[in-house]
Amino acid sequence: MIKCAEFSQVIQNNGVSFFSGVPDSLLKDICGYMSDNYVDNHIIAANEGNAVGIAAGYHLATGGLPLVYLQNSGLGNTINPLTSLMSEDVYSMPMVLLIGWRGQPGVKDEPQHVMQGRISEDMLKTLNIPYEIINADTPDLASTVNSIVSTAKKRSCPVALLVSKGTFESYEYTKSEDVSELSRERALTVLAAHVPSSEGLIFSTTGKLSRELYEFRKREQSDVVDFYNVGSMGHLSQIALGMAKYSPKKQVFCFDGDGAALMHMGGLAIAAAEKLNNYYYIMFNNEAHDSVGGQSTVAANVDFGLVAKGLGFNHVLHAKTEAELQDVASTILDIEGPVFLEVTIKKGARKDLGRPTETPIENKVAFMEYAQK
Ligand SMILES: Cc1ncc(C[n+]2csc(CCOP(=O)(O)OP(=O)(O)O)c2C)c(N)n1
Repeated sequence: MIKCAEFSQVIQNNGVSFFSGVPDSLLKDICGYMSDNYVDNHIIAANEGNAVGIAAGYHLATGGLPLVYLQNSGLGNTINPLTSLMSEDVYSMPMVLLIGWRGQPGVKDEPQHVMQGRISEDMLKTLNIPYEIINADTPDLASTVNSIVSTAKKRSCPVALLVSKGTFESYEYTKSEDVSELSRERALTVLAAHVPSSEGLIFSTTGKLSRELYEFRKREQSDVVDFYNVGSMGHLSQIALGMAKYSPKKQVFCFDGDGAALMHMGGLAIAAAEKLNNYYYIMFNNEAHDSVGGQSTVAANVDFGLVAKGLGFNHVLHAKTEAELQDVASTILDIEGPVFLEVTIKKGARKDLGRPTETPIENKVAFMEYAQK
């Protein structure tokens, strides 16, 4: 295994001087290391395409070599700036991509990672991005990194390191202080219990929130079917919008995270502009990418209530304690949407959290049937 400090040294010896990206479960130790150790030369981006943009700006300002880290799920978000900004056909800028390879062929992974894992190498080839694969047994990390970085410098182009599961040694990241006592699991349980099964529908976000909601239903309300958005991070507000618009008799709830909300926040303006009285957007805000290691988002700096008002939500609500949330939950269905509710929660999840046993297709079929009732 590669020690995070060793990787950091090798990469800096190669002249990498700036870091941006979106945290990833497979890269959580190195992402945590960077968050703890790089302060002035590190920005956690809203999405992976934005990270490429920040890296380009850094290069334009300093001539220096940036590194962008991401899960391969975010490769799609980078394609536009890679092809139309960084490419040798356009501005030709050097950059190192550090990509967590979920769904690597031959390694068992969740359904949402299978296709992206299978096509990751082909995507890099199509994008004309030279790459090296690194794993726990990479014999000579320094020469692997030297050779790929020298290509980035020589051609002035993006290059990539594709990282297999289990490459980095564990690193204990120093998480920010919690600003609430309420757990995500408890908060979503309180709300979900108030959504009537006859006319309410819940869409839940990427990561542990969906797993917690799934377990709650199995435990206490096994006849209720929710839509678990296992992949497609940041797009849930729009999936719920499409549902709400074309199912006017249903009250549609979108259970999102602050990281996912920030990732494609423009969608919330579109959701609010539709003025749907059956649209309820709930943001579970722990100021972190909790599901992949707890690295901070910028949520602590954002007044989401003000933003939501400005975007045109009809009602903007906030709850920080279980008592406040119980109050809101008992009246929310009487409030005309579009509603924006921010629930301030703490980080963390149960260690023994399971995963849905149904496939995504089974979930879709059951959900569509349930939603037609
Ligand atoms: C496009 C994309 N980038 C990154 C990831 C990896 N990822 C999965 S969950 C998650 C964090 C989500 O954070 P947030 O929405 O705040 O919810 P929390 O985990 O804190 O409940 C990340 C970064 C992903 N699945 N897709």
